[in-house]
Amino acid sequence: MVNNAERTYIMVKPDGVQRGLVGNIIGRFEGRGFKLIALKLVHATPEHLEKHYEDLEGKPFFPGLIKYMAAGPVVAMVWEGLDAVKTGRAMLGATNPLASAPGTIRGDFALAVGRNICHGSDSVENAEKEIKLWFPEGTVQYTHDLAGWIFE
Ligand code: RTP
Repeated sequence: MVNNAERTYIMVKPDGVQRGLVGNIIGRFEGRGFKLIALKLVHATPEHLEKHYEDLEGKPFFPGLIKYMAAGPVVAMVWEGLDAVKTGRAMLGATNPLASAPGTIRGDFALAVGRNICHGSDSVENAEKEIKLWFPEGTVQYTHDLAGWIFE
């Protein structure tokens, strides 16, 4: 079934914020035709980040990942549109920038897996969980007048 309203959680990590890449990343999602549903700058606590990355607990890189993610503010966003989860991941590029194609966010701006600029939900189910975790207050409803020019 076509779902033009699929949602994904996209986050600019602290390195992306520090390096001034927020506008570029937002511009890519806007330009692709996704609708911005929620956005905020958050300096997350280690406890909050441990919840976000709970599936990775026990991995050798886990403590370093939490330290990196808590080192500065992140930009938390929800984007909506056709196949938002899969397309969002494709726009981010492979987790390890070594394998990220040029033209993707990581392929254009990152070199190391532990400083890979951005996060994107890897399934619709995880997107729902992450959106609830980062936006317990809910998201904003408004009409997107461009929809007829982006979807059939
Ligand atoms: P993300 O959740 O950040 O979008 O990344 P992902 O799904 O593409 O990859 P995942 O395996 O869930 O890893 C989460 C983040 O952990 C860091 N990482 N470091 N040093 C390492 O070997 C290593 N492996 C993963 C990366 O920042 C990765 O995005």
